[in-house]
Amino acid sequence: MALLPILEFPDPRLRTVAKPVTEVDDKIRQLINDMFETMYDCPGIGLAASQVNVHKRVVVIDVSEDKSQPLVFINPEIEVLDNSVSEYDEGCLSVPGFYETVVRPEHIRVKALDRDGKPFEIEPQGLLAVCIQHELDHLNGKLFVDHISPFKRTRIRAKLEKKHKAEAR
Ligand code: QAP
Ligand code: CO
Repeated sequence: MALLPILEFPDPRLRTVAKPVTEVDDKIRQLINDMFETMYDCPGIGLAASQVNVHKRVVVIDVSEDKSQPLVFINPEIEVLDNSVSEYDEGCLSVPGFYETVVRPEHIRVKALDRDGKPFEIEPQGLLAVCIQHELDHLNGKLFVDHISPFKRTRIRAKLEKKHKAEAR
């Protein structure tokens, strides 16, 4: 197991579109284990491989209170089931310290492969539905700040660039 460094906005590598996983092998399972360790260490509730600079379509999520419900999504696909939307104050391990309200479809169906490469399908509710959409955005090079006003996004970028410069000194 290993803790993986997390890319932070506005790192251009976060804009990479991740490639589908062609074979769920031990190397992918090792990546998944390292991603869970990294996410639980932060702590966070969701992490996409893109955030640790691995551009493969792999997501790990655990929205439980006690780290008891680890979920793996390989090559996830989302279908929007109706026109209802929900609002949530989202954060991101790649945008540390910032939270903004994002509007997303409320009712979705998700198809993906599990850590054994077996296909499964769920209709997530509430926070899990929000989190899966947030993580799938990462695999497509998108961040939650792309869903907020350009003014807020620019302000967050400036503050994080300032922090990164201070850390590099
Ligand atoms: C994505 O985000 C998410 O700013 C997962 O200083 C978040 O785990 C989906 C975190 C909310 C839906 C709703 C953020 C940790 C963790 C921070 C995370 C921070 C430390 C974020
Ligand atoms: Co994120």
